[in-house]
Amino acid sequence: MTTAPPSAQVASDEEKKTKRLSDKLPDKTLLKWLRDMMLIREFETRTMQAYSNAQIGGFCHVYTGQEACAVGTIGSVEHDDPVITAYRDHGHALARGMDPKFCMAEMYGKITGCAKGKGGSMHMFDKPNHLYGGHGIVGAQTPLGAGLAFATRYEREVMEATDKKRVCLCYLGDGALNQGALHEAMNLAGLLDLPVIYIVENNGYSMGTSIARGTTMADDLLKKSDAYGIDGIEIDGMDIRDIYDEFKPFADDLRDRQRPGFVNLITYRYHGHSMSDPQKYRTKDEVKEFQERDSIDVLAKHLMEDRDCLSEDEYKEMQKELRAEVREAVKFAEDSEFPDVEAELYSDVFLNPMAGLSPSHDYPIGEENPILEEAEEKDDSED
Ligand SMILES: Cc1ncc(C[n+]2csc(CCOP(=O)(O)OP(=O)(O)O)c2C)c(N)n1
Ligand SMILES: [Mg+2]
Repeated sequence: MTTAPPSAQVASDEEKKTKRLSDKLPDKTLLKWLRDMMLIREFETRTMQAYSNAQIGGFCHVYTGQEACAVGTIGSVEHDDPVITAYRDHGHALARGMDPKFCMAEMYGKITGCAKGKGGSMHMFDKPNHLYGGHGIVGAQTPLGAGLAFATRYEREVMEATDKKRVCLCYLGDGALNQGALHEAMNLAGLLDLPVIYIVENNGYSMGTSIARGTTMADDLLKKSDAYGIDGIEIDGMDIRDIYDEFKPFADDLRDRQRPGFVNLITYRYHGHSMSDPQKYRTKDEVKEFQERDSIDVLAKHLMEDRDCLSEDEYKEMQKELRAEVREAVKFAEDSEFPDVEAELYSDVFLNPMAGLSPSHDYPIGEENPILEEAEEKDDSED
């Protein structure tokens, strides 16, 4: 068995010199991506502080280092393409457009959080932004991703509710590769032509076990999707332009053909698995190797030196604005109330479509979800 550490080596500079699809993107798109990645980085820094101060409880997994993965893949698809992920989910929520204050309040367990404080860090949901969680059981989101893809086809082909072809982005960690649920889901997706893209955010480790120790064919993961007749690609997840160059045409093709896909997205997390991880399984040098190719630095350098659309001062200003935005989110979370136990314990648990059908209709109905409330207000003001 090999125990070689993950390698930061990917496409050579020579390979990258050729014309790239992302070169055609306007400056404003890349500036927005930079901003989104910086927002996630700052958000996670404040999350770690709040967790250390015991303001956030439960399990908490930060996304620092992996920012380009969520921002780049979500940036390559349409807003109404459904997204579902595992528990390291703050980055996906913010990349999908969740207001940081709802995200932070959720972690604080407050009623103003995206799941009314009942989900916490691992359960970020945002229906108006087509984000279907945040799931804590390793691999549990993978059959749900197949289901979301099935729903998009059903809505179009059976209900004729739309004529738009959609794809579902279903993220998983490398540790989920060995869960039976994923293999059942991939088999069904291959069999039923479900447009779900399984995106493995391969950061080289499950909790503390390197992928080489725990997974067969770790250096050739595409063999796994091959076994189900599913097309696969491998992408450098530390360079957002690489992600767009390769993921965008891949996703467009799958959308068009309404077929599943599989992506081995090579990335790295800079901090421990969760907030209580002594990280004895890896060296500081290995972490440094990836940090030297940090996705935010790489994009900022490109915007400053190649595109000449960002100055050092503008970059610093952006950092300042984001710090203020996240500070505000923290204050919002701190100032919000905890859910009222009587009103909230049983609400949002079961859907009772027919009042009187079961005793559950007697349970008190809790507060309206703040995200849905905001979306309704927006709709009303647009009418
Ligand atoms: C079914 C199941 N088994 C075990 C766990 C405990 N657990 C939580 S995270 C994790 C490691 C998963 O690693 P990976 O999928 O690579 O995701 P990463 O944390 O690297 O993002 C494990 C074993 C769990 N939550 N669910
Ligand atoms: Mg992992």
